[in-house]
Amino acid sequence: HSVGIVGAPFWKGQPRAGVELGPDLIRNAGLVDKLKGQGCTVKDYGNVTFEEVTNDEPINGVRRPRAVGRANEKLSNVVARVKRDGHTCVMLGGDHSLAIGSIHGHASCRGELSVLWVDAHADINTPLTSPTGNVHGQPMSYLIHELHSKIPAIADFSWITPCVWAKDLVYIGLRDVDPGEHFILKNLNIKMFSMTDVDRLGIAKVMEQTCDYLFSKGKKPIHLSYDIDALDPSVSPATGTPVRGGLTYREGIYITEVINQTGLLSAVDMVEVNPKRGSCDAEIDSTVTAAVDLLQSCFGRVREGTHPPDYQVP
Ligand code: DIR
Ligand code: MN
Ligand code: MN
Ligand code: MN
Repeated sequence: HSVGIVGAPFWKGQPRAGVELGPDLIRNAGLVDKLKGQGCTVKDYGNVTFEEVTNDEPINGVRRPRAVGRANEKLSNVVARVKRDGHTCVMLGGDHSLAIGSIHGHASCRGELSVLWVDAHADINTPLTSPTGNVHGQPMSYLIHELHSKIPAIADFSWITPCVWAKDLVYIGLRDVDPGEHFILKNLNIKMFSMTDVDRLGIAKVMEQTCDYLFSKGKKPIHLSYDIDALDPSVSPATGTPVRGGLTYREGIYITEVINQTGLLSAVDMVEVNPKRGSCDAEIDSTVTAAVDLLQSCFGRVREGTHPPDYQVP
């Protein structure tokens, strides 16, 4: 695998400071060396720098619209460059509003995508259904073709062109969905595996059905958008909006192992790691380690272990 890493130290899609520390924490946990150690070629593109925005009053209820819009436009261009350079793109967040730029930039280079969204939340509120105004709860709404007519005009979001069809989106891990979001999911017949479905089917069947569903529509490059709050807070407590009853560490890893096996993984977001939401070093470590382990599994690490082809027992 050839991996291109982009850090996006951005927090303004939600109100809690600290999530901008995610990219460097994940790097400092050894991500690059670990990926190289499992045979990947890695290019680190560093962190995107975001301009300060003063005077960023809400528009149509959307909080910090100018900062969020401009940050994502910049990120989209960087992700498009990473894809043009031929890498699988890893975007380290930052909050989940960054999926707008990441998916948009990915699609601008690769065309139609399959999107697998692993999250406690659906992040598909429109500005007008959002109970909070935080864009990290809205990114998919800007990207789905079928919702375009429901998105009000926001100046710094006008560059966004929808690029994902509702049929090409699958959710895993949902357990905190707002009424407007639930209506949208049902109305557009979007495939979702809530935690109830994970309980009923088990993660192996969930992944089998996810792959069958996505591949029945033709094999498209996969964009995996992984919110660390999909995992149970006992595993990843250092995040802005933890919700009890999440994926176990093993279920979380299994998802990434299966996605690696498809051979179609083209971009990954790893978002919402927030050290300031951890109440001690152990909580922060557990969260960051989980993020690194998930990324290692995305790029071929297998739990059974490996050995070089020329290995000889001494
Ligand atoms: C809520 C929370 N659904 C919102 N969303 C979160 O603000 O729209 N997303 N926490 O990660
Ligand atoms: Mn979430
Ligand atoms: Mn999210
Ligand atoms: Mn592989």
